[in-house]
Amino acid sequence: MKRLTLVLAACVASAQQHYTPAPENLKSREWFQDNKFGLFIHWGVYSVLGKGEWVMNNDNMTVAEYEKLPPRFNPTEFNAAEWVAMAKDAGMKYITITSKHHDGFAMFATRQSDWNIVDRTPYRQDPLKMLADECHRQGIKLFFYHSQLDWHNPDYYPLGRTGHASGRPPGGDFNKYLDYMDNQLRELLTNYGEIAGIWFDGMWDKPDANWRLDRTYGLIHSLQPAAMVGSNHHLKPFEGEDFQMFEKDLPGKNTTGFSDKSEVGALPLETCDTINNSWGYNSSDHKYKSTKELIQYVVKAAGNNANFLLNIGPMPSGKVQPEFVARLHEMGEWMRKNGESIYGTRGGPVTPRPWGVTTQNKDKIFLHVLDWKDKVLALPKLPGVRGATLLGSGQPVQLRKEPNSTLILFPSEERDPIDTVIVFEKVK
Ligand code: H79
Repeated sequence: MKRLTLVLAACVASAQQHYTPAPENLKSREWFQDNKFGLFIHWGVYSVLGKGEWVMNNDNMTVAEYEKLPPRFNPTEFNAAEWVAMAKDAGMKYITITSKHHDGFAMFATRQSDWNIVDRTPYRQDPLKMLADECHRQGIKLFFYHSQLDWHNPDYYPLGRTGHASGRPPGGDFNKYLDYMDNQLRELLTNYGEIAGIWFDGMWDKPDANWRLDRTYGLIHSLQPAAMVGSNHHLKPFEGEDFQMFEKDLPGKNTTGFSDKSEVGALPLETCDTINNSWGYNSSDHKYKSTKELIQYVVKAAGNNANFLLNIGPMPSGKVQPEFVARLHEMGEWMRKNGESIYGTRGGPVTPRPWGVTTQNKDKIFLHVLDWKDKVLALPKLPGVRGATLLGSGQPVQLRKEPNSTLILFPSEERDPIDTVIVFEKVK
Protein backbone atom coordinates (compact mmCIF):
# COMPACT_ATOMS: atom_id res chain seq x y z
CA MET A 1 0.00 0.00 0.00
CA LYS A 2 2.78 2.35 0.92
CA ARG A 3 4.48 1.70 -2.39
CA LEU A 4 1.31 2.27 -4.33
CA THR A 5 0.77 5.59 -2.58
CA LEU A 6 4.30 6.64 -3.47
CA VAL A 7 3.81 5.74 -7.12
CA LEU A 8 0.54 7.64 -7.20
CA ALA A 9 2.15 10.62 -5.52
CA ALA A 10 4.87 10.68 -8.16
CA CYS A 11 2.29 10.65 -10.97
CA VAL A 12 0.07 13.39 -9.63
CA ALA A 13 3.04 15.53 -8.72
CA SER A 14 3.25 16.60 -12.31
CA ALA A 15 -0.39 17.33 -13.10
CA GLN A 16 -3.21 19.37 -11.62
CA GLN A 17 -5.37 16.86 -9.76
CA HIS A 18 -8.96 16.21 -10.86
CA TYR A 19 -9.12 19.35 -12.91
CA THR A 20 -12.60 20.54 -13.78
CA PRO A 21 -12.39 23.62 -15.98
CA ALA A 22 -14.54 26.52 -14.77
CA PRO A 23 -17.51 27.51 -16.96
CA GLU A 24 -15.65 30.69 -17.99
CA ASN A 25 -12.69 28.54 -19.02
CA LEU A 26 -14.93 26.45 -21.28
CA LYS A 27 -16.18 29.70 -22.80
CA SER A 28 -12.58 30.78 -23.45
CA ARG A 29 -11.95 27.51 -25.25
CA GLU A 30 -14.90 28.18 -27.56
CA TRP A 31 -13.72 31.74 -28.14
CA PHE A 32 -10.24 30.45 -28.90
CA GLN A 33 -11.48 27.92 -31.45
CA ASP A 34 -13.75 30.48 -33.08
CA ASN A 35 -11.02 33.05 -33.47
CA LYS A 36 -8.38 30.91 -35.16
CA PHE A 37 -5.54 33.33 -35.84
CA GLY A 38 -3.02 34.92 -33.46
CA LEU A 39 0.25 36.84 -33.49
CA PHE A 40 3.22 35.29 -31.71
CA ILE A 41 5.89 37.78 -30.59
CA HIS A 42 9.40 36.75 -29.53
CA TRP A 43 11.06 39.81 -28.11
CA GLY A 44 13.86 40.08 -25.59
CA VAL A 45 17.37 41.40 -25.00
CA TYR A 46 18.69 38.76 -27.43
CA SER A 47 17.27 40.88 -30.27
CA VAL A 48 20.28 43.20 -29.77
CA LEU A 49 22.57 40.53 -31.23
CA GLY A 50 20.20 39.69 -34.11
CA LYS A 51 20.97 35.96 -33.91
CA GLY A 52 17.70 34.59 -32.58
CA GLU A 53 16.50 33.84 -29.05
CA TRP A 54 18.79 30.84 -28.51
CA VAL A 55 22.01 32.89 -28.88
CA MET A 56 23.05 32.52 -25.22
CA ASN A 57 23.01 28.73 -25.51
CA ASN A 58 24.21 28.48 -29.12
CA ASP A 59 27.18 30.83 -28.70
CA ASN A 60 28.12 29.35 -25.30
CA MET A 61 27.71 32.69 -23.55
CA THR A 62 28.16 32.85 -19.79
CA VAL A 63 25.67 34.66 -17.58
CA ALA A 64 28.28 37.41 -17.09
CA GLU A 65 28.64 37.94 -20.86
CA TYR A 66 24.91 37.80 -21.45
CA GLU A 67 24.33 40.39 -18.73
CA LYS A 68 26.05 42.94 -20.99
CA LEU A 69 23.04 42.87 -23.33
CA PRO A 70 20.33 44.65 -21.27
CA PRO A 71 22.31 47.92 -21.02
CA ARG A 72 22.34 47.92 -24.85
CA PHE A 73 18.57 47.29 -25.16
CA ASN A 74 16.64 50.55 -25.49
CA PRO A 75 13.53 50.05 -27.67
CA THR A 76 12.49 53.69 -27.81
CA GLU A 77 10.56 53.06 -31.04
CA PHE A 78 8.28 50.47 -29.44
CA ASN A 79 4.65 51.50 -29.84
CA ALA A 80 2.09 49.13 -28.37
CA ALA A 81 -0.81 50.72 -30.25
CA GLU A 82 0.99 50.08 -33.57
CA TRP A 83 1.69 46.44 -32.77
CA VAL A 84 -1.90 45.78 -31.78
CA ALA A 85 -3.23 47.62 -34.82
CA MET A 86 -0.88 45.59 -37.05
CA ALA A 87 -2.20 42.33 -35.57
CA LYS A 88 -5.80 43.44 -36.05
CA ASP A 89 -5.13 44.53 -39.62
CA ALA A 90 -3.76 41.02 -40.30
CA GLY A 91 -7.04 39.51 -39.12
CA MET A 92 -5.46 38.23 -35.92
CA LYS A 93 -7.61 38.06 -32.80
CA TYR A 94 -5.02 37.47 -30.10
CA ILE A 95 -1.36 38.08 -29.29
CA THR A 96 0.98 35.70 -27.47
CA ILE A 97 4.14 37.49 -26.32
CA THR A 98 7.24 36.32 -24.47
CA SER A 99 7.10 37.49 -20.85
CA LYS A 100 10.28 35.44 -20.27
CA HIS A 101 12.21 33.27 -22.71
CA HIS A 102 14.88 30.67 -21.93
CA ASP A 103 17.40 33.44 -21.06
CA GLY A 104 15.23 34.08 -17.99
CA PHE A 105 15.03 37.80 -18.73
CA ALA A 106 11.68 39.24 -17.64
CA MET A 107 10.24 41.62 -20.22
CA PHE A 108 7.99 43.03 -17.51
CA ALA A 109 8.20 44.77 -14.13
CA THR A 110 8.76 41.77 -11.89
CA ARG A 111 9.72 42.16 -8.25
CA GLN A 112 11.12 38.64 -8.03
CA SER A 113 14.61 39.70 -9.19
CA ASP A 114 16.25 42.61 -10.97
CA TRP A 115 16.80 40.46 -14.11
CA ASN A 116 14.12 42.43 -15.93
CA ILE A 117 13.60 45.21 -18.44
CA VAL A 118 12.75 47.92 -15.90
CA ASP A 119 15.77 47.38 -13.65
CA ARG A 120 18.45 46.44 -16.18
CA THR A 121 17.85 48.46 -19.36
CA PRO A 122 18.06 52.18 -20.13
CA TYR A 123 14.44 51.89 -21.36
CA ARG A 124 13.21 51.42 -17.75
CA GLN A 125 9.58 50.83 -18.82
CA ASP A 126 7.27 47.82 -18.87
CA PRO A 127 6.28 47.08 -22.49
CA LEU A 128 3.94 44.26 -21.44
CA LYS A 129 1.88 46.67 -19.38
CA MET A 130 1.61 49.01 -22.36
CA LEU A 131 0.73 46.09 -24.63
CA ALA A 132 -1.86 44.68 -22.23
CA ASP A 133 -3.55 48.08 -21.89
CA GLU A 134 -3.58 48.51 -25.65
CA CYS A 135 -4.93 44.99 -26.26
CA HIS A 136 -7.77 45.64 -23.85
CA ARG A 137 -8.44 48.98 -25.53
CA GLN A 138 -8.46 47.52 -29.06
CA GLY A 139 -10.27 44.27 -28.24
CA ILE A 140 -7.46 41.79 -28.78
CA LYS A 141 -6.80 38.97 -26.31
CA LEU A 142 -3.36 38.59 -24.75
CA PHE A 143 -1.48 35.43 -23.81
CA PHE A 144 1.93 35.30 -22.16
CA TYR A 145 4.59 32.88 -23.32
CA HIS A 146 6.53 31.95 -20.18
CA SER A 147 9.60 29.73 -20.35
CA GLN A 148 9.92 27.14 -17.62
CA LEU A 149 13.50 26.53 -18.73
CA ASP A 150 15.81 29.24 -17.39
CA TRP A 151 19.49 29.70 -18.37
CA HIS A 152 20.06 32.54 -15.88
CA ASN A 153 18.47 31.70 -12.54
CA PRO A 154 21.02 29.99 -10.21
CA ASP A 155 18.27 27.81 -8.72
CA TYR A 156 17.52 26.19 -12.06
CA TYR A 157 19.48 23.17 -10.92
CA PRO A 158 20.34 20.44 -11.74
CA LEU A 159 20.76 21.66 -15.31
CA GLY A 160 18.84 19.97 -18.09
CA ARG A 161 19.76 19.38 -21.70
CA THR A 162 20.67 23.00 -22.52
CA GLY A 163 22.32 26.09 -21.05
CA HIS A 164 25.54 24.36 -20.00
CA ALA A 165 27.95 27.23 -20.74
CA SER A 166 26.24 29.71 -18.40
CA GLY A 167 28.85 29.23 -15.66
CA ARG A 168 26.35 28.99 -12.82
CA PRO A 169 27.73 27.24 -9.74
CA PRO A 170 26.17 23.87 -8.93
CA GLY A 171 23.81 23.42 -6.00
CA GLY A 172 20.74 25.56 -6.69
CA ASP A 173 17.37 24.64 -5.22
CA PHE A 174 14.90 23.76 -7.97
CA ASN A 175 11.87 24.25 -5.71
CA LYS A 176 13.09 27.75 -4.99
CA TYR A 177 13.26 28.31 -8.74
CA LEU A 178 9.68 27.08 -9.14
CA ASP A 179 8.56 29.42 -6.35
CA TYR A 180 10.23 32.27 -8.24
CA MET A 181 8.46 31.29 -11.46
CA ASP A 182 5.09 30.94 -9.72
CA ASN A 183 5.56 34.36 -8.14
CA GLN A 184 6.25 35.85 -11.58
CA LEU A 185 3.12 34.18 -12.93
CA ARG A 186 1.15 35.60 -10.01
CA GLU A 187 2.37 39.07 -11.03
CA LEU A 188 1.45 38.48 -14.68
CA LEU A 189 -2.04 37.33 -13.75
CA THR A 190 -2.60 40.10 -11.23
CA ASN A 191 -1.10 43.29 -12.65
CA TYR A 192 -2.04 43.14 -16.34
CA GLY A 193 -5.83 42.86 -16.33
CA GLU A 194 -7.57 40.03 -18.12
CA ILE A 195 -5.08 37.53 -19.53
CA ALA A 196 -6.29 34.98 -22.08
CA GLY A 197 -3.77 32.33 -21.13
CA ILE A 198 -0.25 31.16 -20.41
CA TRP A 199 1.81 29.41 -23.10
CA PHE A 200 4.54 27.39 -21.39
CA ASP A 201 7.69 26.15 -23.08
CA GLY A 202 10.88 24.41 -22.01
CA MET A 203 9.70 21.57 -19.81
CA TRP A 204 11.37 19.29 -22.35
CA ASP A 205 14.71 20.53 -20.99
CA LYS A 206 14.20 18.42 -17.85
CA PRO A 207 11.54 15.87 -18.75
CA ASP A 208 12.04 13.88 -15.56
CA ALA A 209 12.00 16.77 -13.06
CA ASN A 210 9.03 17.41 -10.81
CA TRP A 211 7.73 20.65 -12.31
CA ARG A 212 4.94 20.95 -9.73
CA LEU A 213 2.44 21.52 -12.52
CA ASP A 214 -0.39 20.95 -10.08
CA ARG A 215 0.66 23.97 -8.08
CA THR A 216 1.50 26.21 -11.06
CA TYR A 217 -1.59 25.36 -13.11
CA GLY A 218 -3.77 25.57 -9.99
CA LEU A 219 -2.36 29.03 -9.23
CA ILE A 220 -3.20 30.28 -12.72
CA HIS A 221 -6.71 28.85 -12.64
CA SER A 222 -7.38 30.27 -9.20
CA LEU A 223 -6.19 33.77 -10.18
CA GLN A 224 -7.98 33.86 -13.55
CA PRO A 225 -10.28 30.87 -14.13
CA ALA A 226 -10.92 31.89 -17.73
CA ALA A 227 -7.20 31.90 -18.60
CA MET A 228 -6.16 28.94 -20.71
CA VAL A 229 -3.05 26.93 -19.84
CA GLY A 230 -1.03 25.21 -22.55
CA SER A 231 2.49 23.82 -22.66
CA ASN A 232 4.80 23.09 -25.55
CA HIS A 233 6.13 19.93 -23.93
CA HIS A 234 5.57 17.84 -27.07
CA LEU A 235 3.67 15.22 -25.06
CA LYS A 236 -0.02 14.46 -24.82
CA PRO A 237 -1.82 17.03 -22.64
CA PHE A 238 -1.51 16.87 -18.84
CA GLU A 239 -4.40 17.35 -16.43
CA GLY A 240 -4.90 21.06 -15.86
CA GLU A 241 -4.16 22.12 -19.44
CA ASP A 242 -6.78 23.83 -21.58
CA PHE A 243 -5.27 23.75 -25.06
CA GLN A 244 -2.60 21.83 -26.92
CA MET A 245 0.01 23.25 -29.27
CA PHE A 246 2.21 21.91 -32.01
CA GLU A 247 5.41 23.74 -32.91
CA LYS A 248 5.99 24.11 -36.66
CA ASP A 249 3.65 21.22 -37.42
CA LEU A 250 -0.02 20.63 -38.04
CA PRO A 251 -1.61 18.49 -35.31
CA GLY A 252 -0.60 14.87 -35.65
CA LYS A 253 2.28 15.64 -38.03
CA ASN A 254 5.91 15.38 -37.00
CA THR A 255 8.04 16.96 -39.69
CA THR A 256 10.20 18.67 -37.06
CA GLY A 257 10.94 15.57 -35.00
CA PHE A 258 9.71 17.34 -31.82
CA SER A 259 6.34 15.64 -31.76
CA ASP A 260 7.18 11.94 -31.85
CA LYS A 261 5.75 11.41 -28.34
CA SER A 262 2.84 13.77 -28.83
CA GLU A 263 -0.73 12.66 -29.38
CA VAL A 264 -3.60 14.79 -30.52
CA GLY A 265 -5.91 15.12 -27.50
CA ALA A 266 -9.43 16.45 -27.12
CA LEU A 267 -8.47 20.03 -26.21
CA PRO A 268 -8.50 23.05 -28.56
CA LEU A 269 -5.48 22.88 -30.85
CA GLU A 270 -2.95 25.42 -32.04
CA THR A 271 0.00 25.29 -34.38
CA CYS A 272 2.69 27.98 -34.45
CA ASP A 273 5.29 28.89 -37.05
CA THR A 274 7.76 31.55 -38.09
CA ILE A 275 7.71 33.87 -41.14
CA ASN A 276 11.41 33.27 -41.85
CA ASN A 277 13.16 30.50 -39.92
CA SER A 278 13.70 32.39 -36.66
CA TRP A 279 11.54 33.18 -33.64
CA GLY A 280 13.63 35.97 -32.10
CA TYR A 281 15.00 38.73 -34.38
CA ASN A 282 17.63 37.30 -36.74
CA SER A 283 19.26 39.88 -38.99
CA SER A 284 20.77 37.33 -41.39
CA ASP A 285 17.71 35.12 -41.89
CA HIS A 286 16.15 36.18 -45.18
CA LYS A 287 14.29 32.98 -45.94
CA TYR A 288 10.80 34.42 -45.84
CA LYS A 289 7.74 32.33 -46.52
CA SER A 290 5.51 33.86 -49.17
CA THR A 291 2.16 35.37 -48.30
CA LYS A 292 0.58 32.50 -50.25
CA GLU A 293 2.34 29.90 -48.07
CA LEU A 294 1.30 31.72 -44.91
CA ILE A 295 -2.36 32.01 -45.99
CA GLN A 296 -2.37 28.35 -46.94
CA TYR A 297 -0.95 27.55 -43.50
CA VAL A 298 -3.81 29.28 -41.70
CA VAL A 299 -6.30 27.54 -43.98
CA LYS A 300 -4.72 24.12 -43.41
CA ALA A 301 -4.66 24.75 -39.67
CA ALA A 302 -8.39 25.58 -39.72
CA GLY A 303 -9.08 22.47 -41.80
CA ASN A 304 -7.18 20.48 -39.17
CA ASN A 305 -9.39 22.04 -36.50
CA ALA A 306 -6.50 24.11 -35.17
CA ASN A 307 -5.57 27.75 -34.67
CA PHE A 308 -2.55 29.31 -36.29
CA LEU A 309 -0.17 31.42 -34.19
CA LEU A 310 2.17 33.24 -36.58
CA ASN A 311 5.41 34.65 -35.20
CA ILE A 312 7.32 37.89 -35.58
CA GLY A 313 10.62 38.74 -33.87
CA PRO A 314 10.70 42.53 -33.52
CA MET A 315 13.98 44.43 -33.79
CA PRO A 316 15.84 45.83 -30.76
CA SER A 317 14.51 49.29 -31.64
CA GLY A 318 10.95 48.11 -31.09
CA LYS A 319 10.11 48.29 -34.81
CA VAL A 320 8.92 45.31 -36.81
CA GLN A 321 10.89 44.64 -39.98
CA PRO A 322 9.11 45.57 -43.23
CA GLU A 323 9.12 42.01 -44.63
CA PHE A 324 6.92 40.91 -41.72
CA VAL A 325 4.67 43.97 -41.82
CA ALA A 326 3.99 43.49 -45.55
CA ARG A 327 3.07 39.81 -45.19
CA LEU A 328 0.78 40.45 -42.24
CA HIS A 329 -1.03 43.16 -44.17
CA GLU A 330 -1.51 40.90 -47.20
CA MET A 331 -2.83 38.11 -45.00
CA GLY A 332 -5.33 40.60 -43.58
CA GLU A 333 -6.55 41.49 -47.08
CA TRP A 334 -7.23 37.81 -47.72
CA MET A 335 -8.90 37.34 -44.34
CA ARG A 336 -11.19 40.30 -44.94
CA LYS A 337 -12.49 38.64 -48.12
CA ASN A 338 -12.48 35.01 -47.00
CA GLY A 339 -12.76 35.21 -43.23
CA GLU A 340 -16.23 33.67 -43.21
CA SER A 341 -14.62 30.35 -44.20
CA ILE A 342 -12.14 30.50 -41.28
CA TYR A 343 -13.52 32.37 -38.24
CA GLY A 344 -16.19 30.59 -36.29
CA THR A 345 -15.52 27.31 -38.09
CA ARG A 346 -14.28 23.90 -37.06
CA GLY A 347 -12.65 21.19 -39.14
CA GLY A 348 -15.00 20.12 -41.93
CA PRO A 349 -16.56 16.76 -42.80
CA VAL A 350 -13.84 15.75 -45.28
CA THR A 351 -10.50 15.02 -43.61
CA PRO A 352 -7.46 16.96 -44.89
CA ARG A 353 -6.42 15.82 -48.38
CA PRO A 354 -3.43 16.51 -50.63
CA TRP A 355 -5.56 19.05 -52.56
CA GLY A 356 -6.75 20.96 -49.48
CA VAL A 357 -9.08 20.96 -46.51
CA THR A 358 -12.66 21.59 -45.44
CA THR A 359 -14.05 23.80 -42.69
CA GLN A 360 -17.64 24.24 -41.51
CA ASN A 361 -19.96 26.25 -39.36
CA LYS A 362 -23.56 25.43 -38.50
CA ASP A 363 -24.90 26.64 -41.85
CA LYS A 364 -22.15 25.96 -44.36
CA ILE A 365 -19.32 23.72 -45.44
CA PHE A 366 -16.31 25.39 -47.02
CA LEU A 367 -14.14 23.49 -49.43
CA HIS A 368 -10.66 25.00 -49.60
CA VAL A 369 -8.88 23.85 -52.71
CA LEU A 370 -5.25 24.81 -52.28
CA ASP A 371 -3.54 22.69 -54.88
CA TRP A 372 -5.80 21.71 -57.73
CA LYS A 373 -4.06 20.19 -60.73
CA ASP A 374 -6.72 17.90 -62.16
CA LYS A 375 -9.63 18.79 -64.41
CA VAL A 376 -12.23 17.61 -61.92
CA LEU A 377 -12.07 17.17 -58.19
CA ALA A 378 -13.70 14.08 -56.70
CA LEU A 379 -15.13 14.52 -53.21
CA PRO A 380 -16.54 11.79 -51.01
CA LYS A 381 -20.33 12.13 -50.93
CA LEU A 382 -21.47 15.10 -48.84
CA PRO A 383 -24.86 14.27 -47.38
CA GLY A 384 -27.21 17.07 -46.36
CA VAL A 385 -25.90 19.82 -48.61
CA ARG A 386 -27.37 21.63 -51.55
CA GLY A 387 -25.75 23.50 -54.47
CA ALA A 388 -22.28 24.92 -54.42
CA THR A 389 -21.16 28.49 -55.00
CA LEU A 390 -17.90 30.33 -55.01
CA LEU A 391 -17.20 32.33 -51.86
CA GLY A 392 -17.29 36.04 -52.53
CA SER A 393 -18.87 36.20 -56.00
CA GLY A 394 -21.61 33.68 -55.26
CA GLN A 395 -21.08 32.24 -58.73
CA PRO A 396 -22.59 28.73 -59.00
CA VAL A 397 -20.17 25.83 -59.16
CA GLN A 398 -21.09 22.87 -61.34
CA LEU A 399 -21.35 19.52 -59.58
CA ARG A 400 -21.83 16.04 -60.95
CA LYS A 401 -23.19 13.47 -58.51
CA GLU A 402 -21.72 10.01 -59.01
CA PRO A 403 -22.78 6.94 -57.00
CA ASN A 404 -19.98 7.28 -54.45
CA SER A 405 -18.69 10.76 -54.94
CA THR A 406 -19.42 14.29 -56.02
CA LEU A 407 -17.36 15.67 -58.88
CA ILE A 408 -16.59 19.35 -58.96
CA LEU A 409 -16.16 20.86 -62.39
CA PHE A 410 -14.62 24.27 -62.34
CA PRO A 411 -12.78 26.06 -65.14
CA SER A 412 -9.07 26.11 -64.42
CA GLU A 413 -8.65 29.76 -65.40
CA GLU A 414 -11.03 30.76 -62.64
CA ARG A 415 -9.26 28.84 -59.91
CA ASP A 416 -7.55 30.89 -57.25
CA PRO A 417 -3.82 30.12 -56.98
CA ILE A 418 -4.01 30.62 -53.20
CA ASP A 419 -7.34 29.03 -52.26
CA THR A 420 -10.48 28.37 -54.28
CA VAL A 421 -13.18 28.48 -51.62
CA ILE A 422 -16.38 26.65 -52.56
CA VAL A 423 -19.41 26.96 -50.27
CA PHE A 424 -22.02 24.27 -49.71
CA GLU A 425 -25.20 25.27 -47.87
CA LYS A 426 -26.29 22.74 -45.29
CA VAL A 427 -29.88 21.63 -45.70
CA LYS A 428 -31.77 22.23 -42.47
O1 H79 B 1 10.24 29.83 -28.40
C1 H79 B 1 10.55 29.19 -29.60
C2 H79 B 1 11.83 28.44 -29.51
O2 H79 B 1 12.87 29.17 -28.92
C3 H79 B 1 11.43 27.27 -28.67
N1 H79 B 1 10.03 27.07 -28.94
C4 H79 B 1 9.61 28.06 -29.87
C5 H79 B 1 8.15 28.40 -29.74
C6 H79 B 1 12.24 26.13 -28.98
N2 H79 B 1 13.03 25.65 -28.16
N3 H79 B 1 13.64 24.63 -28.65
N4 H79 B 1 13.25 24.48 -29.83
C7 H79 B 1 12.36 25.40 -30.11
C8 H79 B 1 13.78 23.42 -30.60
C9 H79 B 1 13.71 22.23 -29.72
C10 H79 B 1 14.74 21.42 -29.63
C11 H79 B 1 14.60 20.20 -28.87
FE1 H79 B 1 16.08 19.43 -27.80
C12 H79 B 1 14.85 18.95 -29.37
C13 H79 B 1 14.18 20.10 -27.54
C14 H79 B 1 14.26 18.76 -27.18
C15 H79 B 1 14.70 18.03 -28.31
C16 H79 B 1 17.80 20.33 -28.41
C17 H79 B 1 18.02 18.99 -28.12
C18 H79 B 1 17.33 20.92 -27.26
C19 H79 B 1 17.30 19.96 -26.28
C20 H79 B 1 17.74 18.79 -26.80
